[in-house]
Amino acid sequence: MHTHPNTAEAITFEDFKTEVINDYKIAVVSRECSLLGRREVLTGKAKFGIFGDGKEVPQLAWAKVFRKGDFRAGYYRDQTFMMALDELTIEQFFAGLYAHTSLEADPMSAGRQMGGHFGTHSLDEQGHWKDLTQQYNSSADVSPTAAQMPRLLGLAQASKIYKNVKGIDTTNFSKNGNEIAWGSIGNASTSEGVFFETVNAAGVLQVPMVISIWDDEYGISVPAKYQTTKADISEILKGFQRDEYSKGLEILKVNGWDYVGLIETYQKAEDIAREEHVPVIIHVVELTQPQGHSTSGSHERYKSHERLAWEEEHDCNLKMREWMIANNIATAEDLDALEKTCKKEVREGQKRAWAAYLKPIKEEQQEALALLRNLANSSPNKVFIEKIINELKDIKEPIRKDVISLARKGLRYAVSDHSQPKEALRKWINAFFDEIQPKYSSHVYSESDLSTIHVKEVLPTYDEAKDVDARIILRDNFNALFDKYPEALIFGEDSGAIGDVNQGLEGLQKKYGKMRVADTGIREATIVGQGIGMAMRGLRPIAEIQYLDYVLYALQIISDDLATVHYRTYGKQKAPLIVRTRGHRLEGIWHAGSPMGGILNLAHGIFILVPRNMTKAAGFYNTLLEGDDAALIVECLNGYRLKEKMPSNLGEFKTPIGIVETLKEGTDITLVSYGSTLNMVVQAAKELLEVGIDAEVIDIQTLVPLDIRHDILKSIQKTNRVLIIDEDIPGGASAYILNEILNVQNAYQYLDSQPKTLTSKPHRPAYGTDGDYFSKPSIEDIFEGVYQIMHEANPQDYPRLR
Ligand SMILES: Cc1ncc(C[n+]2csc(CCOP(=O)(O)OP(=O)(O)O)c2C)c(N)n1
Ligand SMILES: [Mg+2]
Repeated sequence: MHTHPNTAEAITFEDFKTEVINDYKIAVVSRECSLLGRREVLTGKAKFGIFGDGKEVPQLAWAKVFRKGDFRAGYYRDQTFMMALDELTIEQFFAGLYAHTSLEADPMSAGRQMGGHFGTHSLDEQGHWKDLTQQYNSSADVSPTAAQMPRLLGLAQASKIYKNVKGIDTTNFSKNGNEIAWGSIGNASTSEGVFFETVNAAGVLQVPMVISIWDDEYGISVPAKYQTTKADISEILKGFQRDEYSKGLEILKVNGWDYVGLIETYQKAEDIAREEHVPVIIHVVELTQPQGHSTSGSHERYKSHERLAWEEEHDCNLKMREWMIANNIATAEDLDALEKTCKKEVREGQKRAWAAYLKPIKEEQQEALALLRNLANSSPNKVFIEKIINELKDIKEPIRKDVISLARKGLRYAVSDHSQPKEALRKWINAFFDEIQPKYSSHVYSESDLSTIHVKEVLPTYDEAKDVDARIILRDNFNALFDKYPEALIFGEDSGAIGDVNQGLEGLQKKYGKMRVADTGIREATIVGQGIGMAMRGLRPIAEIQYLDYVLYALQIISDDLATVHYRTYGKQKAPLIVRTRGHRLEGIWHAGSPMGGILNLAHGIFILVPRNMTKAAGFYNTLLEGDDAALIVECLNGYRLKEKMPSNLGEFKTPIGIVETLKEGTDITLVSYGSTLNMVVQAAKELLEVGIDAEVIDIQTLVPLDIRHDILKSIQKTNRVLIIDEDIPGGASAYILNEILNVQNAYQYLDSQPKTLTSKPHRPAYGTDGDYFSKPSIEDIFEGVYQIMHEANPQDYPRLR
């Protein structure tokens, strides 16, 4: 069904006719999928449907200029585009709708994502890069409106980097930077801040990006006048229009039902973006929603009769049909016949997809029934088990939950049996989970041989024990890394010319150029988006967020996009981005926050690393660049000017991921902490020795993954007491650490005292040194916290202190 790409060659009228008819067929098939898809949801076969009806014709034009190596970052309306590139079949469309958990059936996400979220495979079976220049690429969609925009910026910028930076191996990723990153977005979603942030940054960066805005004048029920000033997004974007004096974007406007106009517009957009590396916006207007927004509602509730009638008349497929007849491309009878065939094809494809989806589950149903029947025959609870058998047998179109939940209920009736059938059912249930659970839970992190967990520790070596300001270690280590990895680059606010606010990149822009060590605007969400997009195209970006407190602006993109890339594609895409930031223990509400609990909860899916000094931090950068996971590194803000010894193996020593470090051995209590606070814990532990308390101090180093060897457990087995010290609020990161210790490592069995946490007060830190003292744990707080635990355990030896 592949659409014919635009070429410069002259073609005959007959060839032209064939091409147009083929295009129309794609549009009709896509429409029929939408119509039938909605029925499948309404009759209960699928949970939710959101379709591309009413947006078919512009997507044909788009597909004609989309080349191998190009990337898409779009949203849920783009099924026609995917079909026109032969990247989505009818069966795959329905497999996605049913949430078929096989990657072969649903290559977009193996059923993990709702239908309408499109992604191609960048990675092979081993999790290694495929040759992306030889395929059409679609970065996997996410659901938050406009969240595809920041990533789009990075996908486009990658072309610019590949074009301009020498020495990178571009084999799998780029042909001279000629790839365009194509975005799509709904009209209403352009109200989101990240849309404007992306457009502005694209204008500054001058990257080959084309954004299509599908304008159907609605965002669910809310009409354009409540969404957009002047109800017209291209009108209000006019200030971004490039002109003869200044760079900017090219802004084009076209009717979404005008097949010829669309082809011309997309051709023009392609030329500008591909040849000039200038970003383009195509505002595609007069689009419709034949079935309303999604299967969750009906648009008759909120659109006027006039609007609904207008939409019927301006349906892009209908308009294309009328145009074909008027221009002797086909007769009405030809097109009636073609539409009939398409409808049949879609129906048959849907049936095949449904049968394929059901087949394994029906087999599982039969297996469970056989086991339950055996169980009934051997069990005193036969009557009850037979009820379950009948319930399971009567389900004509089961889902997995039906099968396994009834099997588990059946087992309960045999809890006291000692029979072979009980054993068989028990084993089957366990094997079922072994096989099925990964379909829902695998690939949160890399599972390839490049997984960062596998990177071995390499200790720093020291030729001469020279003490330097710790930032020098970072700087010289970055220097070694940029030398070693031509594909590595760093960017952020003040990262370029001055070499970051703490001079960790001093002089590196001069050495490595403005492309690789770059200043950006103040726009955290798109700084991270730049990183995600570039990482998806084989580069090794380090996106710098100036302070930890300001990660929050980017946290939504980190959480929804970066942290889910690998999971949502079933391991078929990755974005090994490093987000660099600095925080902890300065002063003031917005300069000393440590919102680690929030980050831990929301960024699940990336590593979260909290080095206590700059040598450790540098070691993490060295480790991460050898692996293929994404991570956030929080450097200690108060550590840049402290003295550390200068290692001699810069770029080579590696801090391992998921391994804790015991800084002081002790026998009485285990103190667990990380980052800047840890230095206070070390001091408190020294002072505690003076009153005869010998504490063991453990540096977590990596909050995610946390202590994969369970060394904290080993420590608690020895000390039988634990205190977690953290500068986050109560119930923040400390609660996460406590959960790991108690529920994952099961250390509760070895505790003789209540496991405790010592955190900041339940508010942001007040300004000034006293603000810090009365907001966050102090050395005295730590001392007294430990002492209190010892007092409770042994009041004789440790009498009341306060
Ligand atoms: C951040 C966010 N807010 C709200 C939603 C719920 N939502 C899904 S689609 C949609 C409307 C989008 O309208 P538009 O961008 O015009 O796209 P259309 O569906 O009309 O093609 C909304 C509000 C969401 N997915 N994400
Ligand atoms: Mg809309």
